[in-house]
Amino acid sequence: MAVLDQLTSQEAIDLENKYGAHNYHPLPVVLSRGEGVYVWDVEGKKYYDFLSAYSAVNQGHCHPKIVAAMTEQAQTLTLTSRAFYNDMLGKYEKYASETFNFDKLLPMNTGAEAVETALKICRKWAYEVKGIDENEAEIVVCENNFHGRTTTIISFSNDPVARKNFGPYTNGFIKIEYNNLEALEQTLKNNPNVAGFLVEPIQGEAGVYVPTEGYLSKAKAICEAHNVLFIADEVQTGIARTGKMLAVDHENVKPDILILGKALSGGAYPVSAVLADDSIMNVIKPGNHGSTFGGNPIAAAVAIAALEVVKNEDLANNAQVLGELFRSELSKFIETSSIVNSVRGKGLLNAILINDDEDSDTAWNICLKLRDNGLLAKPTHGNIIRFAPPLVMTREQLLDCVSIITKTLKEFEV
Ligand code: IF1
Repeated sequence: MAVLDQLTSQEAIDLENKYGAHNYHPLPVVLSRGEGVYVWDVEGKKYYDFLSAYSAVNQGHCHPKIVAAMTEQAQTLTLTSRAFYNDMLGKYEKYASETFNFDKLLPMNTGAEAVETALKICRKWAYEVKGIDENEAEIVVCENNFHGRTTTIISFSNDPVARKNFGPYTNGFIKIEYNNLEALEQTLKNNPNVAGFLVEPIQGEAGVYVPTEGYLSKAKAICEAHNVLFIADEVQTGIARTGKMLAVDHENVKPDILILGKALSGGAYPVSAVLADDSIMNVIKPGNHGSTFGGNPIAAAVAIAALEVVKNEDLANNAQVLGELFRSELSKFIETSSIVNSVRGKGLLNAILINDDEDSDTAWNICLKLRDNGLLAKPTHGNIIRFAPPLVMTREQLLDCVSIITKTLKEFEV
């Protein structure tokens, strides 16, 4: 079988099974093309994408403006490293800094790298600005967090699957309950060495867990009172996903450090970033941090285009409106349903809770049936199904999806 021959789905799955590490358990569907809200499998069957590559493809698959920016830049200059300047990075840094209202941006590639970068900046700030004794800085994180896969990040995860047998772990993190302001206040009061509070505005992996309204703004105020940096991981919630450009915008919070990834490139290319004002970002000096690919000209061109698409197409507003429609339609269905307990989320980051045990395979089987019915979604934590379509969806398409979802769920009513 030549590499360029068109594979069947089964052949593609067999190849990954034999030659790829088994670090994932994908839904059995093999995709070969995407456009807007749709993807196609190798046999030509069309699906609504209700995962959007974990919210990376907010602008829709293969958005023509993003693809054009990428291919044009790819034919001009791809990579210089940061040993030299390139003529795209500064333009991108200015555009993104102004878009998100920060003085400066530090470019990286993946979400986990950007989280690592934020942690390093926070620690250095703690020693050089706040005046914490060397190696004593602590960073407060939340239970059930998901911030990526590096050894430091999994050190403060409490998911045994993500962390067991990857020790020894990195010190310097204090875990508190999410959505608990009292715990944050007490922890900051009792620990003068706390430098930062790292938080997801909505916990994605935990099952699209939306905190109580006011949690983020009050947490920010508590951090301010204790001279602790509020670090928002908006890798998943950012770039219009929740109905605002950033999820913290719902509460008018400006983080001290903002972490972006995923949809910063519209899913076309790995692009992540950390943003902060000068008083914080200026602790980083030449040689302190870097990346061969971070800030490369393709990434810069792609990210500018991806952000322009979000603004020009008013995707935040579309996510807001369609999100409300989605949850209200699903809520109507739930009133008559025994298979779904609840729907929750913000904008187009939503989840339904299936009425079965966490270790049951009902949610998985529902996702297989959704696939058969032309819609792709993935369970998280056994009995939760995440619904996060591209934000370029129309109202008609969304209602079509609601009918696929409710029709499928009805097949599972007991
Ligand atoms: C996987 C979940 C989503 C993230 C936040 C940083 C990162 C992520 C808030 C790291 C990444 C991903 C990675 C993906 C599964 C996924 C995920 F299910 F785990 F929760 F999106 F919903 N901060 N999230 O959500 O970014 O290094 O991956 O670019 O397969 O691990 P990355």
